[in-house]
Amino acid sequence: MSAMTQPVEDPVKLAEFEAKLERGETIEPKDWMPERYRKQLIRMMSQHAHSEIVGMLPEGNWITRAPNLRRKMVLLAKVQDEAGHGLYIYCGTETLDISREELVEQFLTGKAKYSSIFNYPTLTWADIGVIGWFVDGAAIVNQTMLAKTSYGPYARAMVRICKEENFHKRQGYEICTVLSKGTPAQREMLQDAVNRFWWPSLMMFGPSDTNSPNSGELLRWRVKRETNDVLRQRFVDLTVPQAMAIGVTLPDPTLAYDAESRHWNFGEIDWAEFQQVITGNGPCNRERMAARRKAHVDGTWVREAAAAHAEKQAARARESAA
Ligand code: FAQ
Repeated sequence: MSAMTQPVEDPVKLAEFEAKLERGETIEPKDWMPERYRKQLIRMMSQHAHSEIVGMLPEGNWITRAPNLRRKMVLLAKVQDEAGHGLYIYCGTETLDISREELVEQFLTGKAKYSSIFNYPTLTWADIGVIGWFVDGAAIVNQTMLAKTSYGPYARAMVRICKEENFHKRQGYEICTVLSKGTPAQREMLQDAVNRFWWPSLMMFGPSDTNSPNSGELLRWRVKRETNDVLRQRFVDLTVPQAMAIGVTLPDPTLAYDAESRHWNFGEIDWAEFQQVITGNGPCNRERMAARRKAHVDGTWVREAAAAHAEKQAARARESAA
């Protein structure tokens, strides 16, 4: 995408579009928009939708093994919420003149990415708590910013999704709180999950600002309202005190509070690992894609039944109109 050449746009329409953004108005599906804006939104929104869908897999892995009925019901509801978010964002993306079939095809053939974080395995029950706390926590920081994005359907979707993500984060942190007061084995399990998920959670915000090819354009068009690094820092600043409150150690010996900037300084992210994961070579990339491809094949009959039903309804409507 970033290598694509800039299409020539009508300068008058482009000026009107940019003036609208300047006034803080949203762009709606029927409004004129530059082709690059449409393409960038499709890329980003579809990546987001795919992430929500793939994100069901690591947590779904624990539904049958949740420690009690209440935990099982909460986790089941959370995973269903993520499915809803995915479908909601797919619908928003379809307003940009692209079909669901095309979006899914881009994903299943590996043309479209999904969030790196979901390529890590969930090895213990503590991982479920830490995913709610870190991953949903990071998603909230990112999505609260996106609730003010310039594309109306995406912004409105984010408002609703953030409400649910807040609930998800609280349930995750509550799991962690309980484990932190548990037996030595439970505390060790929690610390191990924190150790494994901390750095991948920081990677969720994307490459550093100096290496983010899409940010310039997205910021100019107010799709993104903050940079990757600003949001990452916000997440760190929010999370460090939460870790202290439950007595877990974040796996970064360089973490230090800077009283002048009022931020927590943190260490260097392993960008080589990030590159490996986003190019398909993370610990679970192949497994995740295989699971989604299988789900797509298994769902063929559902799509066929829905299409047959829609055809029948349309035929009935034609008959009654005749
Ligand atoms: N993983 O130029 P930038 C959730 C790619 S939802 C994989 O900085 P941009 C809910 C990027 O696509 C989590 N790829 O890109 C939940 C680009 O490649 P491309 C998902 C990544 O778009 C919780 C290249 O690197 N949220 O967690 C990642 O300006 C619990 C260069 O990067 C969203 O998608 C990454 N982490 O900024 C569900 C939010 N980072 O496409 C279940 C919407 C970067 O040119 C359980 N998206 N890349 O080939 C965004 O805010 C942005 O797209 C960023 C990336 C910030 C992710």
